[in-house]
Formats: sequence, structure tokens, C-alpha cells
Amino acid sequence: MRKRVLIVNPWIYDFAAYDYWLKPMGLLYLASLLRKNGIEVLFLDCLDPAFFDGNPRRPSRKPGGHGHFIKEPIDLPACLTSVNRPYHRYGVPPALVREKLAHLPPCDLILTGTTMTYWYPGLWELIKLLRELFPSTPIVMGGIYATLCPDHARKSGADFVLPGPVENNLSFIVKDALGMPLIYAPDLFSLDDLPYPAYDLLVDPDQVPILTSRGCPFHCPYCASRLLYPGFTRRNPDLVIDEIEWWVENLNLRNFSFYDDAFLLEADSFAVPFFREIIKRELHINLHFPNGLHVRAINSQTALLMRQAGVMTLRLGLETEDEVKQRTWGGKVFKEEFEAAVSYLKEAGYEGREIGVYILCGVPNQAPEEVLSSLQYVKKLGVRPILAEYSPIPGTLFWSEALKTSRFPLSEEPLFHNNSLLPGWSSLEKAEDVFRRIKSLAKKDIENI
Ligand code: B12
Repeated sequence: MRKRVLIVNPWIYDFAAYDYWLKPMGLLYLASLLRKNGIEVLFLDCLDPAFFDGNPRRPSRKPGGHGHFIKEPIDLPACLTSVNRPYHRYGVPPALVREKLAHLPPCDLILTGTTMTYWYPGLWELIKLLRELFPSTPIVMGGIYATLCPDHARKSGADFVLPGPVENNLSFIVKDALGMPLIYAPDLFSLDDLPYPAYDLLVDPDQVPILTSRGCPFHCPYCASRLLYPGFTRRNPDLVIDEIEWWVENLNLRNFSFYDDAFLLEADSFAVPFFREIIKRELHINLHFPNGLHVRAINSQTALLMRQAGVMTLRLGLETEDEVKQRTWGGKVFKEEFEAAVSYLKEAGYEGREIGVYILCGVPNQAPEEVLSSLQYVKKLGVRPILAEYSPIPGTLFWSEALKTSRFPLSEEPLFHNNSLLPGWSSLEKAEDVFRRIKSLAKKDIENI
């Protein structure tokens, strides 16, 4: 008999969350791999009201595919009650989720997972509800939280916690958990062998993310990319565009986002042919890069191609203007390269306000003044500084530093990884005060441009 599984994207519990071109891409890759193995997939997204009856209000969307989530204030977790900030459940009210789940046909397995380590409460809450409604159906958890904090994730109530890329666990899911033969297993070393994510399971999406690579050759001490994907692998650019064309034709989409950690790297072998082919095929699409782009690769040619191919949203990963730090934080970009990149982008037609620049804030031993001067430096160049608050991640090079400098017992509780807490800094008052000053300055800067 044909097996059926249920995949659920959980709520987000956080101080702040915004649908910044966010889609559960990992869960939808999982869905397509299971379908390739002859398994029926039901999918439910607790973040998207379109999945639920009872007409929950769907917040309006910004053109290009981003917008707010529905949210409800909830109590702070016990370990965060000293933090004087509202905390929310982002997504559809639990009563509607319960109602929807209760009317689903029986499933043989339930699969779920979440991205940020500190988003686990929404996932645990979902697992509790699933357990109550389907006491005898095994629950499998995977994803970035499960990969970075597997021991913590094992306390969630899930029956199986499967860290790492889904392909590595496909045999377990299909053969061991579902008792089915493994008909299709992609080549673990070729991203071109993966089927497209099952975006047809989304309800009326206004954009979808496209995977072009995994991993990053840099070794920045704050970043978890290497822990998630130790190597750097890419797809064939023509095949990526075939996928985009597929979604244009089949889902009538015009907006695409990219989550790559190193999209522009070695531009001659990927980004340049990729943008050229998009232009050649006259796709007339908008491309969004909410994750920082590799600045060093931006020259007159790449900047112009980006503009012509339809790159609408672009963020550059500068992190700091401090030249010593630029070396010790991975050496991915130096000041003069950044300044040149900004000029090339402006020459290509981008306005200052369209060029977002990430500045890292709250790194262990980082002086607040360094953050402020980085913001001012970016502002002087006439581009838009964006604060990226540092989130300490177990296993990264800065983790041991953060354990020493944080005012929170980081190793005891993933909630303390939350970037909104500026957990890498030692004093609450200092962090909050500095945070306020920096936030208002950043706003002023944006308005001044
Ligand atoms: C895209 C992205 C974002 C997006 C949206 C994220 C999302 N979709 O939820 C945006 C731009 C909004 C974002 C924001 C931030 N992000 Co971010 N982001 C990423 C990024 C680059 C990719 C994630 C992704 O979707 N990948 C693609 C999919 C296909 O991969 P995946 O989900 O991992 O799924 C695979 C496996 O995990 C597995 N899998 C997934 N689900 C399941 C389920 C089962 C059952 C199984 C078996 C397997 C499985 O299979 C999939 C295929 O192999 C990662 C880094 C990375 N390279 O992964 C950082 C990352 C997750 N982000 C991180 C950080 C630090 C942030 C910010 C705090 C940055 C900042 N300072 O502002 C903010 C936080 C926002 C907030 N409100 O809290 C950290 C993690 C922090 C943490 N403590 O968890 C990461 C790891 C990057 C890093 N620098 O180290 N991010």
C-alpha cells in the first residue's frame, strides 16, 4: 500500500521575525525526495495562513515577495523573563492548526524541523500537539537546529532526530521508518542530482528560493556554514536557470530569492554565465539576495550583469570597517575592495539606498564604538548600513570566546543564542543601551540617504 507522510513547518517563537524571502526550502526538498520514492506527501505551513480554514487574516505583502507574519504576544520563556521586551508566536493561531491537523487523513510518519537554534520552542510546541493528536505516528526531526544542537533536539519529544542534509538520511526515512524500498537516492556529491523542491505544495507563493550551492570556502569565525556543509559544491548554472524557468512557467512566478553563502565567489565560473543566460533567455524576473554577497567579486562586469539580469535586492557582507578585524574575521573583504564594489554598483545604476551593507554587532570583545564607526563609514559612502546582530553558534570558532564574554550561560540553553539579545556582550545594560543607540543611528542613516 502507498505510504503517506505529513511534513509540517512550525511556528517561530521570537522577539522579532519578518518574512524576509523566507520559505521552508529544506522541508520542501525533503518532500520532493520522498515523492520520488513513491510516497504521498501532505504539507502544512504554520507560518502561512493560506493553509488554514477559518479565514485568518493574511498580512499584506510587499512587492517582490516579503512581508509580515501574523503574530500573537506570548509569555517569555522562564530563562528570558529578565529581558524587558515583548515576545511573540509568529504564525497561525494554534487552535486553527489543531483543527486542520485533526481533519487530515491518517499518515505513516510525520516530519518537521526548524532553522534557527533559538526557534526551537515553536517546534517543540508543535511536536507536543502532534504527539497528542497522533500518539502512535512516529515523528522525525531534522534541519539546522537539529544539526547544530542534536543533543538538545533529542529532548524535544521527537522519535528520531536526524542531523545533516536530508539526502544523508533518506535511506533511514524510506526504508527503516516507512518500510519501503529506496527507489531513488540522489548522488550525494552532486547538487544537480537533486529534484526541485516541492514548491507546488505552497499555496499561492509570491516568490520561491533557489539553491545554487552549498557551503562556503571561507572560514569566518562567527559563521556555521562549514558545520552545515564542510565543502563547497555548486550546481550547473544552466540547470539552475532551467529550474527558474520551470517555476516561471508552472507557478507563474517572477520573484526568486537566493540563500547561498558564497554566490558571487569565482564569478567567472558561475555568476557571470548565470546572469548572462538569464539575460539571454529574456526571463524578465526579479532576483533577491537577502544573504550577504561576496564583495570582492563585484567588478564592473559583475555589477552590470547583476543589474541587467534583474537583481533587485542586494546585501553586501562587510561586517566591519576595522582593517585588523577584516583579516581575523575570515579575510573575505578589505576596505578598498568594498569601496571599489560600491562604485561599480553605482556605475551600474544602483542607488545608494538599494545597496544594503551588513555590519556585525555584538561579537565577543567587539567595542560598541567599532560598530558605530562601521555604520558611519558605510553611511559616508552613501549606501545603506544594516545591523546584523551576532548569534553565537555552537561549534564555530567564536563559540568559546562567546562562552567567556556572554552574560548568559550559552551552553545550557539555545534560547540564549538569539541575536536580539546581543548575547556575545557581557553586560545587559551596556548591550541594551548600545543596541538602542545603534538602532536609532542606523534608522537615521537610512533616512538620510
Ligand atoms: C536563508 C538564511 C536566512 C534567511 C531565512 C532563513 C529561513 N529560511 O528560515 C534570513 C535572511 C531571513 C536569515 C536571517 C538570519 N539568519 Co540565517 N541563514 C540562512 C541560511 C543562509 C540558509 C538556510 C536555508 O534555508 N538553507 C537552504 C535549505 C535547503 O537548507 P536547510 O534548511 O538546512 O535544509 C537542509 C537540511 O537542514 C535538511 N533538513 C531540513 N529540514 C529537515 C527536516 C527533516 C525531517 C530532515 C530529515 C532533514 C531536514 O535537509 C535540507 C537539505 O539538505 C543559513 C546558513 C546555511 N548555509 O544554511 C543561515 C543561518 C541559519 N542563519 C543564521 C543567522 C545567524 C541569522 C541571523 C541571526 C543573522 C543576523 N545576524 O541578522 C538572522 C536571524 C533572523 C531572525 N529573525 O532571527 C545562522 C544560524 C543562527 C542560529 N543560532 O541558529 C546560520 C546557520 C548562518 C550562520 N551565519 O552561521 N537567515
